[in-house]
Amino acid sequence: MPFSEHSPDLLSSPGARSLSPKIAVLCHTGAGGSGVVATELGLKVAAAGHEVHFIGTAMPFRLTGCQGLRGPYFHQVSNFAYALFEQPFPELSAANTLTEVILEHGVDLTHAHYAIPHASAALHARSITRRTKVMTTLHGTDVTLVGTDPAFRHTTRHAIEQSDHVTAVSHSLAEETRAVFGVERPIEVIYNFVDSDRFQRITDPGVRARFAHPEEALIVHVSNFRPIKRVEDVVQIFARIASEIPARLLMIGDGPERARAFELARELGVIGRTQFLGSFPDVQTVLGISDLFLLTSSHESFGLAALEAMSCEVPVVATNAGGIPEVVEHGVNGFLSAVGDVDDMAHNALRILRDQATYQRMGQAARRTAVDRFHPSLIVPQYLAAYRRLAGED
Ligand code: GMT
Repeated sequence: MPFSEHSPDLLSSPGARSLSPKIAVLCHTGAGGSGVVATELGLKVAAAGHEVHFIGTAMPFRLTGCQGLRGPYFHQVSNFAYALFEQPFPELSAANTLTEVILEHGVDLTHAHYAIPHASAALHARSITRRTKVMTTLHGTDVTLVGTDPAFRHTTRHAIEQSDHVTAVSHSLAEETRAVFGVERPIEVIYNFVDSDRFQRITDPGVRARFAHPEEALIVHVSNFRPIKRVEDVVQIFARIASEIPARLLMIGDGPERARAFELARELGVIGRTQFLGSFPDVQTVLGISDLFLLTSSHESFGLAALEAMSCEVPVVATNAGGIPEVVEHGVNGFLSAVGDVDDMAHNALRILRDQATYQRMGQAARRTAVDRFHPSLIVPQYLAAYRRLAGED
């Protein structure tokens, strides 16, 4: 609901004054990682006392049920369907709604997650209002996939060059951005984070019993089922595991490759041991009971879903693509293989699942990695410092 529909007195009353700067957050609102990071960060920033306004085409996936009277606020991008327009103009609509929010609420800083259309829309609103600073966080496919397509190459480069500050979620992504666009401007690396209080092991056997028998290994994959995720490799690996030990596979998320993965599970005779659960926000309930996370992507700037699993003491078997090695340490909290090497990934999965000592050592190391390197208390202050620098307060 747009803030203007609340009483403005709520914010102008002395007891409700927020810390400066006030921040607008532009993000994709579905189950994808960039929207999840934007939401989790916006919630932490609001909890730290800043006034936060989310702007999106729909309520962000993980924001549902997390708003209070003092925010964070959500403003739906307004649209105007006109017969002459063959397609909607998401960038212009977002820029227009953002402009309204900036002017109405005195927003000092816009944090755009994902270059297209959000950084572009934020730059547009900045030139209309001449007041908000723009910080852009690059998440991965905005550079590696969308940005490299000729259809968006110039606009993506422009958005990166013209933002007041740019961050990337891994060193790998920062380097790739420089290589792809030849940009020389500084790109600050701020890793993603996981709330390790929320994402932790669930020991209640009753929860696990809903998905697997005690003697079965429970393997999980979470993604948006895009071609880049190579979800068929997940099924191939699982079929190899299930031919050796009792096991079940949970596939969480949805997307264009879901039907092929389903079909392959049927062809390989493991459909009876595989559940496709679709998307849901409280993924921690399933990660918290799982034994192994599979991430088979051909490109992955960070791998937030893997980090959330690690926080739940779940070791990861993954490809060595992009920024994954910055999160998953081979032989310590999981294993890494070449993209497409399903035999090696199945072999590594069995090394973990067949040996209780290895499983426990890697699970505990995974949790330690999440807590020691990716805890919100380490990462969120880096964003807050960048906000303050941009707002000229440091
Ligand atoms: O993985 C996706 O396709 C979703 C995508 C997104 O932008 O929503 O995720 C990207 O951002 C996440 C959060 O920073 C990262 O953890 C993912 O690794 C990254 N995905 C890719 O690079 C493919």
